[in-house]
Amino acid sequence: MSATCVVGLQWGDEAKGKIVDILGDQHDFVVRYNGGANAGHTVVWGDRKFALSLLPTGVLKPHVKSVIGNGVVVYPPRFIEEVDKLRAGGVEVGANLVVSDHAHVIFPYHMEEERLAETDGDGKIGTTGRGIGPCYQDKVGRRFGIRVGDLLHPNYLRERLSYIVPNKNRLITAFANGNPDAKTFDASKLCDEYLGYAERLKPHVTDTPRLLQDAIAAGKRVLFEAAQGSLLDVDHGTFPYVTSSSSLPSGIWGGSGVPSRDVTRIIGILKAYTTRVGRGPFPTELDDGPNGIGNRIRTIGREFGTVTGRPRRVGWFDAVAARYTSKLAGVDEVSVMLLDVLSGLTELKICTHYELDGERISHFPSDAFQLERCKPILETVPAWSEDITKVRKLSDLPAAARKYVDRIGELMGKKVSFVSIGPDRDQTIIL
Ligand code: 2SA
Ligand code: MG
Repeated sequence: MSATCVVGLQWGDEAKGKIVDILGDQHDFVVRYNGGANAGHTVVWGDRKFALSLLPTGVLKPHVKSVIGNGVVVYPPRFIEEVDKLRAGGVEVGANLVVSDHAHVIFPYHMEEERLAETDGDGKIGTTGRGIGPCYQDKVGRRFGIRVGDLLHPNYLRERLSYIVPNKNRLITAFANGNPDAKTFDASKLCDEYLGYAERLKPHVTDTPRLLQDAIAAGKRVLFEAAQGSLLDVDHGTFPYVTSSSSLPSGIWGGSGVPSRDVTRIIGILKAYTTRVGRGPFPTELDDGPNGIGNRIRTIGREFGTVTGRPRRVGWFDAVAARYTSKLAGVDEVSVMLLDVLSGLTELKICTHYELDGERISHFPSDAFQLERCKPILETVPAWSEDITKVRKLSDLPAAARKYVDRIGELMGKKVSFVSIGPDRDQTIIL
């Protein structure tokens, strides 16, 4: 009776999908519990690659049931598009994919609200534009939220939208402040459109908390796939530059209905350096120009958003931030990803502490004003120039690369259980 969680300990894009893919073979369920189509992962299936942003990574494995939990926000056209893309590529998607009737639904007015907020300089967070924040706002605000299960009740949906849409239009118009390209919506047309989507969603809609509770009671193996990174968690991340869900494993209980005590293995995923996309403080950022190390890591690591294509901000590995999230996540072990990207750098550094107002600190300040003032205290570590992408055993890594992995494990106080040295599944050292 146990479940595992794979969670990113930085600002997302730690390559969690790869570990979920590897562990997926040993699991019966792969579950998403937070976020929506703002996640981005490329999954490899034979010699084909699929970019998914809403469906769980497990969907490519026929023996796995993929679950979109109640804590996820669902944009039905994206759901349908991803299913169709997989089917067109020869992947069977049917009863192996289920979605919670309690998951909230994203409508185009959510995206419009977000677009207007993001064009307003002061309110800009640097979001993915997928309607995530406004949909969660409506969930928590209760008055305007619509859940997947509601789509299956046409009269109720029509009634709800005829109340919600005029209110949204008023809000959008006020928010647009005379902006002539602001879009408003027609409740009846929107209802017809979503009833069409409902037909496609219907075979997948189910009571997912019960499904998962029964599965765990029956000894099935469940894997939770966190979306985004722990530093983007709405409560513990770098607010307000966060996403609108609980991306830490604390989101599992609420976002799936599985009590945390059933989650007995938590694997924290760490990139060998740090990236961040969107605004917000980033103490170890390498903002060193087009010929700098930051740009080199970005190019070699292909550090561009999978959803939006935005260049990711790049910096040194930040052990202060990672220790903070590791504690919050209750991590048992860590994985070090994208180590190969660091090969050939002439200089290599790790942040072990921060300097705050002249004082050396080892904790991550909870106060964003303090975090803005933190300067990284960097330790220079030996670099290596060898290509490590063909290494399959830790002992075959160049001494400096091995030391780098050991140092991360030491600074985290955790066992390192996977080291990734390339994008392919077999480019993984399992310890
Ligand atoms: P949102 O759209 O409301 O969740 O944005 C709020 C903040 O959360 C960040 N965020 C992400 N950061 C890293 N990766 C994410 N997924 C995509 C990817 C992002 C992309 O895999 O690259 O393609 O741009 C992700 N999703 C949300 C976001 O940048 C904001 O800082
Ligand atoms: Mg991503």
